[in-house]
Amino acid sequence: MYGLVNKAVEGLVRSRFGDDSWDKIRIKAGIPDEPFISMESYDDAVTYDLVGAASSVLNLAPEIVLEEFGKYWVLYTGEAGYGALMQGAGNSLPVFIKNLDSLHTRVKLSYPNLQPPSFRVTDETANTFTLHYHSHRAGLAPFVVGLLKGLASRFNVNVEIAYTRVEDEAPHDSFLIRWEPIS
Ligand code: 1MF
Repeated sequence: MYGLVNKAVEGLVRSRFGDDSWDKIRIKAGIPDEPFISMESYDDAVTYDLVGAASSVLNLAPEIVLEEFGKYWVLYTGEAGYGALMQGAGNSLPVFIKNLDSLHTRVKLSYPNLQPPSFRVTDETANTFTLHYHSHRAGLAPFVVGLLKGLASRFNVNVEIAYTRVEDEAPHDSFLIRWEPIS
């Protein structure tokens, strides 16, 4: 994944748990003490190792680390140079999610090593929809839950999320989402 992702993991750990925790996690993950470069491609193992090391150093289940990272990613990219990209994708939860594939297509035009997942919406009603998440990468459903919660706070809505793993011809993660404006 692009270094931007690892930089965001570092930002989450430093801001929430401090610089000493980051040093322990980085060392446990076997990563040299050099800055991540946003536009450079890193092996996905770097990111998975960071999540694993954070889980053990912080004594949090990996699913919790991933979910917190998902929430943080929405905040981080809204601030760290991607504010316009995020704004352009829409100003409500369902609209934003329906625009994610085209957001990724736009990023991939400039950064061809991007391996974006796909987010498809079906069964939409006024306050519910089903999100189908297809990824090249395994085990990231808890990260998507965090992304959804981060988007919910971005758009001032409450969300309920029911997760199902779908094992058909195209195995993927499915999320039944119910949302309502915070009153
Ligand atoms: O393959 C990749 O490197 C990659 C990196 C990030 C693919 C996708 C993403 C974004 N996505 C992360 C989860 C991927 C998990 C998976 O593969 O299944 C999160 C998508 C998302 C969901 C909800 C709300 C916002 C979201 O993301 C917005 C976004 C997406 C991509 C970027 C920024 C914001 C982005 C921009 C530039 C990138 C990489 C990603 O690379 C750079 C960075 C700096 C300089 C040059 C290139």
